Amino acid sequence: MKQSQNASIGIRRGPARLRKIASWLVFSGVIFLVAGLLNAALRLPLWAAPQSFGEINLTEVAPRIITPNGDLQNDVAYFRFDGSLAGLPIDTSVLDVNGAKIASLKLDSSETNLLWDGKDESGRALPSGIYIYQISIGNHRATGTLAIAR
Ligand SMILES: [Ca+2]
Repeated sequence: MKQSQNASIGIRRGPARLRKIASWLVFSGVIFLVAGLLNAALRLPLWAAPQSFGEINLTEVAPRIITPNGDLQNDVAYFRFDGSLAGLPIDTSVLDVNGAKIASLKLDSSETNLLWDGKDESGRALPSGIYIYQISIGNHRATGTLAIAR
């Protein structure tokens, strides 16, 4: 007797519960859509589009958050270009949040990437935090942020 009562209550509550779930799904769908559009609007100009340095483009900076602990997972930030950097007038800086230059980006052996391993000019490991990179090639300049997480 008690079971059938519970079952009938369950049936009566069913549609209301379904409507609740459906409206929650619509609500979260709208939130995801807005978040997706915002994300696309904010990221496209800075992220997906290559940054032009005239004859050469910076196509990717990744990862933006490095964890330099020697496990080979996100230990180094790579700045990938679509051509050789050899012989170009490159000037790079990594600044702390106070604007003090603490490091430079290094050219890797392929000469198409710059990289940063989270160390200062003397090779000392820097603490967790936000850092700013600047890359100049001739009159062109790119600036952005990186983070170290330890
Ligand atoms: Ca790591």
